[in-house]
Amino acid sequence: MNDLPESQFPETSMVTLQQHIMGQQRYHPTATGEFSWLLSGLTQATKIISAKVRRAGLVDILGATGNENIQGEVVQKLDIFANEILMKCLSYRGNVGILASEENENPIILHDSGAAGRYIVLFDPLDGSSNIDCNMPIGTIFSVLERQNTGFGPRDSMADILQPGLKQRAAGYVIYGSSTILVYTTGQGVHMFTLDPASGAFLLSRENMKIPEDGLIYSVNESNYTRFDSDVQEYLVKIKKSEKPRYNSRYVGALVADFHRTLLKGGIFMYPSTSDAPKGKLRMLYECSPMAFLAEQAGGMATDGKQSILEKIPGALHERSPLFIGSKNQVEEALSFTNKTK
Ligand code: P6P
Repeated sequence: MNDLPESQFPETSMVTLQQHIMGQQRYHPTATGEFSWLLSGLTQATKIISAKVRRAGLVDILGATGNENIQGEVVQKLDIFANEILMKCLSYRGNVGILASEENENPIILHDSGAAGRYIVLFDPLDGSSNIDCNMPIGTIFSVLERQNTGFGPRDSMADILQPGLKQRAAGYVIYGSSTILVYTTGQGVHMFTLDPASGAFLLSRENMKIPEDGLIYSVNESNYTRFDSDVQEYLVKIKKSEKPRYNSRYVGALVADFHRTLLKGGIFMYPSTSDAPKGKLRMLYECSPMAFLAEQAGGMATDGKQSILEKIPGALHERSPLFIGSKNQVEEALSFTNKTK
């Protein structure tokens, strides 16, 4: 028991993200604090992005005098801005060897030797950016891997990047919604932080989050229905016809927002393959894998309709995958339609 007096505001969390990450170090004895240094680079970038995103609408108003398509211009700039900020904040961390972004065709090799090149950070800098012009939530998604190879040539680097999701050292996202919220895992549970505008700190708001085992919200782009495989169509018909329990539908159109709701309220988010996108739309390495790591750490499930997302070995940096993710019971029911061999 410490000598601190009882707080008059027990509900106020004073645990910052940095303190929490440092606390996670005890689970990674080999990380020696450099891991937390890397993650602080990510959070620094997302605070800058958050401030910029919050002004997007304002720039539109201010820019109205410019008589140009500010929103479209702002949206493109924001994607590029977010990408550049992440690159800048992560490349100065001294222990990040490779950066890979949805915005860049090829990975950026920062260091090719020793401890300086230990970590690989993959990210979607501004997921759902088309939602900006209607003030809908958007976000940054990230995944952290460690180099496995001893070699440091371009071929070795790509081999280091193309690891299955179960090898991730950390994963998370920041959602720029009504508030800026960061959710992350290092394999020791899922933890949520809210950015406090007054102090500029991410403060712990929920620890060891669990996806409800059952959730009655399904989230899918229904306009693709006719292009889904018949087994997915059968699954959707089944849940739509269900009266007990009765399902509800929600779809934001930004993975971070649809996943965040699923994490909090349960249910299933799905982006199945379609006749015009047979491999699905979402990217394996910096969308599906990090969300799957979070989902499984929170007691949920994530599959491509046949196998676990975390077990898939990507064949290319920007490879796409179908995704069914969320409450264990709902994902298992979807699997019973999509993977009848089981
Ligand atoms: P659709 C956003 O563009 C994104 O990559 C994900 O964030 C989102 O889940 C998906 O695409 C939405 O795609 O085809 O429904 O607009």
